[in-house]
Amino acid sequence: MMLPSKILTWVLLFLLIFPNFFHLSHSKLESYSYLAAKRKRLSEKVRKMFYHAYDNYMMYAFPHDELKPLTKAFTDSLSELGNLKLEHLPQKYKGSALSLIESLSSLVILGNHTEFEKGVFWLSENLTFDVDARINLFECNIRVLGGLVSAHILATDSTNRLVQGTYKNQLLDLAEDLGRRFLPAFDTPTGLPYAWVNLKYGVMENETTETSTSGCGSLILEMGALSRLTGDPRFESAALRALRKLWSMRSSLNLLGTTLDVANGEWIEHSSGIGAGVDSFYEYLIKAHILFGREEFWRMFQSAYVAVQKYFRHGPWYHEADMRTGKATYWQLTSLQAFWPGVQVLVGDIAAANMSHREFYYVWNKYGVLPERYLLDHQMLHPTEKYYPLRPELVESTFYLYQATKDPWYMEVGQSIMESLNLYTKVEGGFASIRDVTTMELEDHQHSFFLSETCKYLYLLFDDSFLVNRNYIFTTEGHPLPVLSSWHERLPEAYIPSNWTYVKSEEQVKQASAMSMRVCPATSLDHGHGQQPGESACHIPDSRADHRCFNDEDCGVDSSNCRRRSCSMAGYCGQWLFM
Ligand code: DMJ
Repeated sequence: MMLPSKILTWVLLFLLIFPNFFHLSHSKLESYSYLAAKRKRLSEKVRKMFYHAYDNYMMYAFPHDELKPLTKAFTDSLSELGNLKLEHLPQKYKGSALSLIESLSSLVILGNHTEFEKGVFWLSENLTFDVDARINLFECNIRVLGGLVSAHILATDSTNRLVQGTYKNQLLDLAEDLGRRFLPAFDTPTGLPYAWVNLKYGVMENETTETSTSGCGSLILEMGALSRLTGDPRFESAALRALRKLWSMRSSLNLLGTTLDVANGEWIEHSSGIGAGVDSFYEYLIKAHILFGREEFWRMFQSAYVAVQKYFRHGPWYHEADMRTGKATYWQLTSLQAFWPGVQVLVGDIAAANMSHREFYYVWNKYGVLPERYLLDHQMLHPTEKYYPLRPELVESTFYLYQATKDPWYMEVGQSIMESLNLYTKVEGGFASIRDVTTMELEDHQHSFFLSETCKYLYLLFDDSFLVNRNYIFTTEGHPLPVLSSWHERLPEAYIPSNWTYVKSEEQVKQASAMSMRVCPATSLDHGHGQQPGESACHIPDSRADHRCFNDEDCGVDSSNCRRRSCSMAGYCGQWLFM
């Protein structure tokens, strides 16, 4: 037995080696509860923002598509989305309650099941797609089809019981009806869909054959989910055929252009980047891999991702380049590009994500919000595209980075974004877009993605309880879709239990969320940190093989969840409770 004097000697020795032990633990605890209280406060502020936008929409615009917050009026904008020249506008179209559809998943995340249920039943009884309206396939897919499919899944989730017995899959029926109305758009010699289709009459005579890469390469999540839910394979097949065709049109550098012709499969605009016209194409490759577990999507994503980093990236910035030569074309930052760090988090490239995110945030701070286009070579605003239409991309990336690192700095970023939105865009009748970031002159439009994305990601940044024990990915419009093993042909590496060192049972794998697992599929890439082929893309080994360290810089990034490891008080790299 150890003598009391010996115990005392050991305690004294311990305190000599670790003099700050009790102090550190206590202050870490304190800062933990301070942060929790702060997150709670901030999430309540975002909740108020959402309801200010939503209630005003319901009051002045519903069941039309979007709210005009300055005049407290409405706009039936579904047929205007992507229609820059406002051509072929319908005469009799009276809206599809677009902002309500876009709000449904946000209402669930905010825990407002009553309002969700009300919305579901209103749509079930009143919404019809048998309308003479020419719509943009991409926009209608991500906003309407994605909103309905996601809401249907949430409504029928047995653990939630959000909607009572009278729900008989009406939202899915609506989604299926809409999906069928999309199909004529795919009837082209190449399988690449027209950008435009009339919901009642199909593709118009003499319809333009020009479309964009994102327009035909970002349909697979919503249409794939629709096929899985209805058992009708046509939706997924059409989207997959288009995606494969698009991929086959890549250059030898694995780059794609921005616009193309669906009739002959020729590129129109050879210059491209990660912003407008292309953005969600990349996003959907990695997310389709996560959702459907197909290796094919991962292989496409991996080649495309490497090409982006090689030809578009310049330090933290991404310029555009010619797909044929890889030569830089336009040196511009566009606000849509700010989604990219979020995608990098999903793949585990946290350091690169953090670096770019900081630059986007620098520009946000410079103007108070993120301008649509900024000329990198002149360090100035684009002469005409000075607007900020309440876009979500920067806060979306901030949310992903906070999830990956738990670094409170991202919360501060979120807080400052929230404060800017309240300061510059909040008006009595909702939230207005900014026409010119130099004058902060407002524009009479509250875009539906403010409800489906901007408020949602801000809220999730401060309160992610919705994600606990759930396995969701978010579509490009912010609508959650569950990662289900029954939808997987083959589980991504990150989900195969035997690949996990610390996950002991199948049960734990099922309960872990896609977000908390960071999804780090195996790669054969060396990211400059000496990863071995087959190792996770994000893995950065600790500097010493025995994992001993003097400070955090000696520690790497954990391969199983892509979180940064830190140096413990005892001098070992690991992941600690209060990181
Ligand atoms: C949203 O409709 C989607 O995120 C889309 O992919 C592009 N960006 C807008 C919001 O900025």
